[in-house]
Amino acid sequence: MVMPSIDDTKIVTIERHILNEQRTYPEATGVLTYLLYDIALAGKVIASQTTRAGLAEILGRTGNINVQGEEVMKLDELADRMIFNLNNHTNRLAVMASEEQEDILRIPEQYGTGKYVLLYDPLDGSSNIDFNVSIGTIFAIYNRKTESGLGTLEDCLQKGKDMVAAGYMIYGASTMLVYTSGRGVHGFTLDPSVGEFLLTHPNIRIPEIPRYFSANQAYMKYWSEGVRRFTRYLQGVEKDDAPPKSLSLRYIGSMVADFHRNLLAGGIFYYPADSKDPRYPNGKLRLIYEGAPLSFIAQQAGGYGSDGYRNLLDIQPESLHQRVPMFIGNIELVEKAEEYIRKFD
Ligand code: AHM
Ligand code: MG
Repeated sequence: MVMPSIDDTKIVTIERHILNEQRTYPEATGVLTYLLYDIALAGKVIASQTTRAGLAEILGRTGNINVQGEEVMKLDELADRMIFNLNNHTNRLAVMASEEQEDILRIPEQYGTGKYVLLYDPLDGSSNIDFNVSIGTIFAIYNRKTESGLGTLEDCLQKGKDMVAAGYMIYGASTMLVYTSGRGVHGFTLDPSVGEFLLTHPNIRIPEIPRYFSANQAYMKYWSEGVRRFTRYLQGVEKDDAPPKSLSLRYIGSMVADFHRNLLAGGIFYYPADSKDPRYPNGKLRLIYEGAPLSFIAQQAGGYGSDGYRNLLDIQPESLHQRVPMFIGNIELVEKAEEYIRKFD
């Protein structure tokens, strides 16, 4: 039988890529490499479960009993537990925190602690699971601030600009992992036939000419004057000194997917403060699990993330679940949003 020829010199697995990066840091100990690899492994397991999401025992709600008489776990809880369990015993982490959990996640007593801190949103966009829409996992890695022992809240509340690495997995038509450790942004696609993430998108840069904007325009009535005018600018109907923009609208309601599209095609995603909606006076999205890591990735790809006034990476978090308005994508568009907000709000 004649096999299609594969140029194996061109295959770069995520492991090989991370190791290559590590070699360029003479002081690197390899701990971050293994940590990233553990996160990739969690991504593979979560991907294997999301592709089964149509099956009854996964789709059931917590508290339900499946046909085997076992309690059913929701997919977001499963992802949350998977990431914690794959990382709690490796001696690489001082502490973790998850968007799904109220408090910090301590490393169990029987295991040692390490020098890094892992913050994660286990399944972003999880309200989309039932509709077979892409969802994702977001992660951020910091150095611990405390010296030793169990990590603390202080370790988790760091400015985004001190982040060591960040990334996301997207569970879509294919599963991808996109990450940065401060040397550009690299994307890998999971090849299900070999179970490996392979480098498919090296050195991602946001295209200079943007194509899309992504925001839930149903909430326009809650937005401030500046954000409303900015939206009309994107639609090409607001009078402005700059040439009019007429972008296409794409909004899935799954931020990782919306962000990923705009990263590859150019554009802006925003979830502003809903000034007239008491539910989200500071927007819906979380600073440490969503805003900061995606801003680090955007910045490394030549883009920018802002809360409408300042760089999201400069904000000192006050609490684990602090929400923040988000404008993220091409620099020119995000700065335009800031300009409108400064002028009209
Ligand atoms: P989640 O972390 O609870 O899933 O919520 C975050 C999600 C984002 O993925 C998405 O951009 C946003 O919520 C959608 O919210 P809305 O339905 O208000 O537009
Ligand atoms: Mg989320």
